[in-house]
Amino acid sequence: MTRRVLMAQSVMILAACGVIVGAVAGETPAGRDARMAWWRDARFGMFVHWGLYSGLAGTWDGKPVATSGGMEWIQERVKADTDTYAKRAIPLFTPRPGFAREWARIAKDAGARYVVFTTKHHDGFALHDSAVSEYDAASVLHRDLVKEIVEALRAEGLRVGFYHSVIDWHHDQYEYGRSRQLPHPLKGQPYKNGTRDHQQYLAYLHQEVNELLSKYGPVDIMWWDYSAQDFQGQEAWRAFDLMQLTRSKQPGIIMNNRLFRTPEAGWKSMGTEGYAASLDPKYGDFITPEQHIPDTGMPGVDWETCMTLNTTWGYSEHDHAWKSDETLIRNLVDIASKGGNYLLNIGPKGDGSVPDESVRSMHAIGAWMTVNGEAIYGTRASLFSRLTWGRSTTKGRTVYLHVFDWPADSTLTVPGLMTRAKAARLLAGGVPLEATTTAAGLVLKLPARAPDPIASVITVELDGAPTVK
Ligand code: FHN
Repeated sequence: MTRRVLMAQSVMILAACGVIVGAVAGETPAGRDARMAWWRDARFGMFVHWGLYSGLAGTWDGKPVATSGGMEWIQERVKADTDTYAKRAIPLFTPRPGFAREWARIAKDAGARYVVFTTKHHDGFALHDSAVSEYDAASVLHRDLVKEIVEALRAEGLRVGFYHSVIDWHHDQYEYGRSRQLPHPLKGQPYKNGTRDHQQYLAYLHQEVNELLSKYGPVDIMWWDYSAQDFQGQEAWRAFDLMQLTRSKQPGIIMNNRLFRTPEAGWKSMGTEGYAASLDPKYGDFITPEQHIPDTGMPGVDWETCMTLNTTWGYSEHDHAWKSDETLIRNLVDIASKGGNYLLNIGPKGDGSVPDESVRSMHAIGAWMTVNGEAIYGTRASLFSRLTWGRSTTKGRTVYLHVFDWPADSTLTVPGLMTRAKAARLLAGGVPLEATTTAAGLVLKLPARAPDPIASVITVELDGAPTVK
């Protein structure tokens, strides 16, 4: 009996007893590391929230719905049923030619290595050409927007991720009454169409996912969204079947943990800070803090913080709370220093164009990454629990020091670093620096002025494996 047959049999047995349903059948830790390697090295991705809500731009009946918070939720905010919402939104959703190429260029220029975009958000509108829905881009616009976006991303050498909402405010069999915690515009109202059969919605959901994973070539990430403690997993989405379908279509794919909302799946509560620093791979490959950076790293757990440039994921013409370049770049450094990925969002307008402020912010990050990218890509978490003047990332025997607060006395101490430095230099321009190992740690002599007011990177090549006391 060949090894292969033995493997297949053991997988069947394990599958039968539900042990490995969500995880990759028979995947070894080394296999998992190989599958996750590009994602761990990437550290920085671009998120895109775009759909019918983008044309409404946070306005309903000519009035701002709100000046902050997610305007991709506008249908729920105004409690509109799907027909009323669609009638208002569709005329304002007018993707212009070449919009996707502009996104891909912005991502590439910013130094992002992957892009995760909304194939369907909670409003239920599908951006691809779906055979099981008429609430899709092909029926409404005679275009396959997913095809256009995927091709543009590939042309720039970017990895492709699909954000797919399992919540659906359009499908008339979605049983919204089964969750008190999940949002729905008709929440609390009886089903206008009498009884609903959620299994019919799930068949539709699985068919749409099957289409997305069968028609557009290799897909690198599946970003599900989202579940509640009172409605999640196999009960709510037939989650293990959905993960198995996804892995069977895209064996190398990486999935987040949002088909579930349990501690073993990386959740301790509802709310954006409700994540827990543990994840059984059966529930996904990485956990997803939202709008929040963990205080400390989470050794052994893959994680990715997603964040907005202002306060909304979907475009709003009323939200001007744009984060500064300093905040955005220091967030990226902070997250990388804690061993995580940063998924930074843009919310294009109804025609697909990207707000100038977003283009400017992504460009500013790109300018910093052009000089300092090696101190982010392919690095691992800091060796130091706390550095008063900035952050650090590691790559083998190289330690990168990201200085936020340049010392007035031009002397920088790396506390507790006992390993001798073979060489130290400013990353920008390569100016060598004097480095001395002392009882307090490594002491560096710096020039008077910081090369970069936001974060100046110093590269220290150690003369041995790093030792920090
Ligand atoms: O409800 C969504 C929200 O609209 C947005 O998509 C974020 C992005 O992570 N996820 C949900 C809120 O947690």
